[in-house]
Order: sequence, then structure tokens, then C-alpha cells
Amino acid sequence: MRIDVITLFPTMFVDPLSTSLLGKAIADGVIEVTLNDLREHGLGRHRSVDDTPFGGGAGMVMRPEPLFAAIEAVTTEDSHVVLMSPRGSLFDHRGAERLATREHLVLVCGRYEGVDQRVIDELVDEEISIGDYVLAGGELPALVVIEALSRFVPGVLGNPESLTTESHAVGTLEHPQYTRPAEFRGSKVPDVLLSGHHEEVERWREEESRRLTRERRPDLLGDD
Ligand code: JCZ
Repeated sequence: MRIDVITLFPTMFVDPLSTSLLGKAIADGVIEVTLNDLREHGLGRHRSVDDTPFGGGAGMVMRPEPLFAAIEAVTTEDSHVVLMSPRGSLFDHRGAERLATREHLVLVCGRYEGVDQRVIDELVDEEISIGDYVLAGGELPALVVIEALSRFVPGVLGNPESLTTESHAVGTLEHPQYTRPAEFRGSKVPDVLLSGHHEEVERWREEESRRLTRERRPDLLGDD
């Protein structure tokens, strides 16, 4: 799949997109990410991209002209344009799976107090929020969206079994994990995990998973 990012801060993406699983997917050509610097479409000698809000108020708003130019420069018939926004629909596992089916995504990262509404009305297909907290811009949300959806792009995960295990683990929280040593600073790994009884191990994991979910995320069980 192809992803175009439109941002004033393209360098924020360089390390995350060249590291680990995502770095390999991009190096292998399974996902193609193009970073588009919105400043290149800025207006005048100062390449301005923002202005004061009509009606008054604090802060600046992103002007429509640079965003129209940047978005129209990368979109084709099969593009899906997503704006990162604290007032977007909440992004989750299913949203990641859905976006991963798109041939071409355009992720628009705002800054300041937000973008001129005409950009949203004319060019944006959907607005997405990664959670109920306010960030300084859409760059970190765009990285979260890229990493989360990449796991659903065929060829990104070496072992597709972890996909089904983890998609199950989104419905309930994951059980605790242990590795060697069997005792560390006086704290022991639960005996059942050393027992070699695979059915008992499986039962323990399911019970721990249910207990954690009930305690921390009853909403996932419909029990909140
Ligand atoms: C542009 N401030 C874009 C998104 N979930 C979430 N929190 N905050 C954002 C966000 C904040 C922004 C901009 C200026 C997204």
C-alpha cells in the first residue's frame, strides 16, 4: 500500500519509519511512505501556512491554500484522505484493520489550533483521533495510525499467527509473560508455567487474562 503524509515537520517521521517492523516493511517495499513538506506550498516570501481566525480568538488557523495544493498534488481517484484531529472518530484496532485495506492513504497533519473548515468539507474523507488528550499536532497520531495499520498489511508480519492472537488480545487484556531466570531477586515464575502441562498453562493464561480485563478494562467485557 501507499501512504502520503502531509506535514510541516517531515523529520519527525524519519526514525520511527526506518526502525524495526515498520522499517523493514518500508525497506521491503510492502508499504511505501512519502513525506510531503507542507511548507513547500506556503504562501509568499515567508512560505506562510497559517493566519488569524475570523471572528477572533486565540492562536492561528492553517490557511486553506497550502493544504489544498499539498493534498491535490498527491491525490488520485483511489485516495482516502484522513485528517488527524482531536475531534475525529476514535481510532482503534478495527479502524487500523479498515484503513489497511486502502490502496492509497493521505494522512494530513495539522498544527496550531486546527485547519480551515473548507479543507475538511472539500477534501477530507474522515477525521481520526487517537485518544482523548490534546497534542501539539497530528504528526504523532499519524505515526500511531501508520504503525497500527501496518500490522494488517499482508507481508508485514513474519508470523501471521501473532495477528490472530493479538486481535483476540484486543477483546481481553494479555496474560502476564515470564522468561528466564525462573527466580529473580527472590521473585519466582508461577509453577504452572514450568510444569510442562500445556492445558493447565492455557487455563492459567485465560484466567489471568479475564482477571486483568475485569480489573482494568471492564468496558471490553461490556461490564462497565
Ligand atoms: C493539530 N493540534 C492535530 C489528535 N488524538 C489527538 N489529540 N490531539 C490531536 C491533534 C492535535 C492537534 C492537531 C493541532 C491532531
